[in-house]
Amino acid sequence: MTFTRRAFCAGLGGVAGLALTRPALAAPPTLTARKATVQLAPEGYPTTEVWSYDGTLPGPLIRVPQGGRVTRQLINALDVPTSVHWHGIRIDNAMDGVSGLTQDPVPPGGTFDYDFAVPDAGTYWYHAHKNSMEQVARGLSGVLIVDEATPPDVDRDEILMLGDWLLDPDTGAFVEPFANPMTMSHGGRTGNLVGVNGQYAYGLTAETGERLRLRLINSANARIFGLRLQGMSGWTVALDGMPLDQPEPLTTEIILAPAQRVDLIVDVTAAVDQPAALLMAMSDDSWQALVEVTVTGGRTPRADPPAPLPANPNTALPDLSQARSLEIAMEGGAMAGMDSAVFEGERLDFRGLIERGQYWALSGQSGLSDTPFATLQRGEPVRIKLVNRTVFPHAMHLHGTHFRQIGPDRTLGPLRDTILSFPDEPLEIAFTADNPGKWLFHCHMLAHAATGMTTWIEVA
Ligand SMILES: [Cu+2]
Repeated sequence: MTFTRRAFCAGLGGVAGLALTRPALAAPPTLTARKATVQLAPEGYPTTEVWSYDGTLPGPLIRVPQGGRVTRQLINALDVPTSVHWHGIRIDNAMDGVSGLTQDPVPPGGTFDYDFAVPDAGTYWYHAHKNSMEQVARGLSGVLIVDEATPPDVDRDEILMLGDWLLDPDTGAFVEPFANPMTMSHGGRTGNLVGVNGQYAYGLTAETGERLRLRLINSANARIFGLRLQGMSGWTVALDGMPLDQPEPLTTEIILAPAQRVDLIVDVTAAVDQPAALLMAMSDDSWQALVEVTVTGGRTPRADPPAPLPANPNTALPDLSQARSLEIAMEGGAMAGMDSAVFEGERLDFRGLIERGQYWALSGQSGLSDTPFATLQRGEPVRIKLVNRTVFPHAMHLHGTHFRQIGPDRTLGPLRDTILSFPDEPLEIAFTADNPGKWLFHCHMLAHAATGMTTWIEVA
């Protein structure tokens, strides 16, 4: 028996016809890492050749509904290997994008298919995770927003990705080398130009009485931002993507360490032509407008404070009574140093470490070891004391899961994925190890991470 083409189509009904046009057959959306030229410095200064995603800085905004999937084929059009980390996402380990731990780096001309679910709504970002000290500094980062099914009652949602760049003002080029012993052994690479959303002078317009959601993301390599509002007042509603149980009125300076995010809901209180801005603290204790807000008109402000953002799933508190206790000590750097640490299986004194380009260690181990710092059973609660024996602050970031700081009286703070640790101020974090895989724990001052302050834990 033979089939005519007509019979074949008829026999399969409409399904065959659908199959021929299924969107799944289409190529996945791409994200291309490539060089581009942009105007980073103020107008009148030269342009800058950056490493970008899709030619823009920041890279393209990726925005998906909560519970949806992010699907991007990374195309590496750079001359060096790279990979993409999706910062703060409670992600499938194989998609975490850490070159040398969760995947091989993508060689020049190569591709990698990222495809993962996003269980938690919030403000996230993505960035290179291969030689990130240089690749992020050259521009390889972008914003990832996971939208709540029911967004908060605001008039507008504004993304403010804070960053800084270290440029030669005469040429517009990045100052090299990126691996500079002075910055690596001190506070990290700090830019001489601060900007928002890839622009030196980023501004907003708003009306008196308008209620805005401001999503602040610190994409800088090492800079800790001190921030304050002018002509606006409001609440913190989320940290590192995760909603607070209750909006917290903004009464003090906001400290935003590298990689941290904060979501604010603010009301514009300035009258027309009155100053309004997001201010940043300068080193001389003065304040300067980082984002100027031009106030144009007026409307009746809302009377009520904002409702909390809807809670994400999986916010159960870790059971401290059952938790295993670990301690991670931050060591090394200028002015503190350390006696010795193990690097690539060999114990070296501080001089020997410096000769190998290592300035930092976590509990006596400099850089990644073959075996994890700890192996946790799936579902096991854990508490980790972080002891800073250096003279510098460090923004410590855990991949794959958020944690909570244990406060006085064993209270548990809000969920975070990056926490700022100050010298001689030990702090303790806790979480339940419920995401299996190999997870990096490292300083997000990227020069520190590159020169020793990186370890990993395994959740079996
Ligand atoms: Cu650090």
